[in-house]
Amino acid sequence: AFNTKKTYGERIENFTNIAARELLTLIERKKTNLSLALDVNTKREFLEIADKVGPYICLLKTHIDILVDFDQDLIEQLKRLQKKHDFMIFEDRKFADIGNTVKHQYSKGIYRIAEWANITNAHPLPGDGIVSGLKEVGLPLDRGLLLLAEMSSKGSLATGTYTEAAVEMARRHKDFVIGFIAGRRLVANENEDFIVMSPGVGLDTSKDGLGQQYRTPRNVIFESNSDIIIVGRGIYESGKDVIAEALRYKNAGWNAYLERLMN
Ligand code: 5FU
Repeated sequence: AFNTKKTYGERIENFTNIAARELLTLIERKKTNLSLALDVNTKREFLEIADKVGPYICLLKTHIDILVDFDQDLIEQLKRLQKKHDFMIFEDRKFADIGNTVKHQYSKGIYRIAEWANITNAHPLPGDGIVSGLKEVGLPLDRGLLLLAEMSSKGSLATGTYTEAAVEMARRHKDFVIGFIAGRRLVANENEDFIVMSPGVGLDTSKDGLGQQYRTPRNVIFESNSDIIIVGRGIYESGKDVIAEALRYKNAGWNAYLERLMN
């Protein structure tokens, strides 16, 4: 079974991938398993919130293509904040095409994701070629990939044998695939390890009206043995004190982890 007593730090040696090792090291050092999903539409809001929440997160999750005023300066500012606050960057691009196409999408275009995102993700839907294509670009840059094995949204088709096939695909590419987007630990085998990140986390609401479904940090980390909580609107929804909410989620996520270690 998955060893629930192992700390993030003790799991570093389970990975050869540099991004995975860096992330576990960072989580241990900063004592946070919180990832902020920063889904805002302007540079100003993006940089303001990233600067406020930066001290409390291990990973900043972006959807870079929703910014209306994206420019190269945003990337420079993002890198500056990354250094200032010590977090890693995960572009939630959800690649879903053939290997040759995703290679271009990952490295070229306006965004050049591979140049600044430590971690990105892909749907296993197209088959192994998607991982091979992304790996050609990402591995030489010490990047890591997550496969979308499950989704948090209502009616998701990523279940059952699809989820199992995602795990099999990850096993065939352990040098580059560092883990999964999923709601729970999928691999309960002592001698293999993957980092599980769970979106759809909220303390105050259970859904959003567009299919999103929320569970608590405790559900996700303690009960389902996931590793990282991904929180968006729960932290920066209008009217909220962004720093207070970030701290609240950071504490909830870390306490759930400590509870797991002790039980
Ligand atoms: F893969 C997934 C998923 O299954 N559910 C998600 O919600 C990704 N997400 C992302 O997490 C989604 O694109 C948002 O960026 C974020 C959740 O944001 P929220 O504001 O906490 O609902």
